[in-house]
Amino acid sequence: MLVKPGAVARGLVGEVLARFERRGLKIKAMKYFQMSRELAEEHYGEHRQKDFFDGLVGSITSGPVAAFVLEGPDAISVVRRMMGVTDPLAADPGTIRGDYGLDIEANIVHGSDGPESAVREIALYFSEDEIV
Ligand code: 3AN
Repeated sequence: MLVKPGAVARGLVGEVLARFERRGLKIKAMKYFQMSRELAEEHYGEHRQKDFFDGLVGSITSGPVAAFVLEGPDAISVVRRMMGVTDPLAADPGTIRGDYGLDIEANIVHGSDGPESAVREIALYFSEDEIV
């Protein structure tokens, strides 16, 4: 799970993380860093052809992000349900995207959308010895 730069700038890292902790997910790894353009392009590789790709890369590299590996029963879908749908305008109140914003490009958080992307994305941001 990534807390995106806009949400970091708004001071929401603790609030977002607290929701996942309160739910019972365990922190396996955490990191605070400035994402490079190369890493961002790799992260969002599946969206390379989309017209919002440049904006997306620009937005995720616009400031530091906070990255977390979370563990728990069905953690990927639990995290995604707690995040809410991609577009904050459609996200249900009570979800992170539904509670903290209105802008699809600055939609507060990123969460892996399945086991394969989780493995791929965790490897982008963490070495094995950083996962505790
Ligand atoms: P999710 O983050 O919910 O898995 P994806 O993977 O479809 O959604 O999109 C990745 C990111 O791309 C989203 N978090 C959002 O910031 C951005 N995005 C998706 N669709 C659009 C769109 N139509 N216009 C602008 N940005 C978008």
